[in-house]
Amino acid sequence: MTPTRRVAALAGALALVVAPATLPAQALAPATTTTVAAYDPGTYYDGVEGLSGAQLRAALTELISDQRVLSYSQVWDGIKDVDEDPQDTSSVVLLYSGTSSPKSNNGGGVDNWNREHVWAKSHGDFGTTAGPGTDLHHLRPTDVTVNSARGNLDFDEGGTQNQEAPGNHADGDSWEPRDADKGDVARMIFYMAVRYEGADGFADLEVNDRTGNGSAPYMGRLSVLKEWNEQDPPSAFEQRRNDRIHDGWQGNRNPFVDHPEWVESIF
Ligand SMILES: [Ca+2]
Ligand SMILES: [Ca+2]
Repeated sequence: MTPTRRVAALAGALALVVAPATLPAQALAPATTTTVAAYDPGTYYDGVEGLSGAQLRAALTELISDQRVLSYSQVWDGIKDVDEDPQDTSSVVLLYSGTSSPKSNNGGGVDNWNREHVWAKSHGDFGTTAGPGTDLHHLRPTDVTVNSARGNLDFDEGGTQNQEAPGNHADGDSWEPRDADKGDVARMIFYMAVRYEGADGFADLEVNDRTGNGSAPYMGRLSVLKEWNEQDPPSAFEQRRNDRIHDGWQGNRNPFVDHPEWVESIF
């Protein structure tokens, strides 16, 4: 090989080595995201995939009930991990407002964040003892006054816009989250309905097509939640949250984040 040819061959080899780095950053992002997932979908849902309707539901209840149950104080640490802001690891992303708040800003003051029970505690009266009231799959960091505005309202469309969290609306018997959180809320509610079937000393939580459920162990509105599941599919943030709850905290998953199409099969 002449020196000229050798240089040409080296340049060719270098171009091959360098080539991946010249790809746009967006093209590389999905691979990075995929490697974060530590669970094996083929294993976790073994024996479940292929089922539908009531059989699918029963199999999922059994599967996701195999979990580590947290204390309410562990939930603070859990949220600081699973809701961590991807752009700022010292902060969490707040539900409803979509803003970022320092992890250290948790508390009871008006501009602190606290632990929002998306399935309101009063709907089934489960409180904050270890169980549904400490299940990270439906607990999200939320601005204290926004959390208070949501209260224990059922979910539905319409109402007056929330001043502090634009895009969210409330009226006398319902709360409508901003568009980016609609699917998240729906899938959290469907998780709770399937996870808690009355077999563990807590109420059987169920979804119905009503608002104004008060303290009954129901959450509505089913038809609207199903629409929201379609309109706002699982985001990378929601999937990472599911992975982190599974891998680091509870050992169980929200099946509707992995398989949003199962909502239609079951509900
Ligand atoms: Ca979303
Ligand atoms: Ca149930």
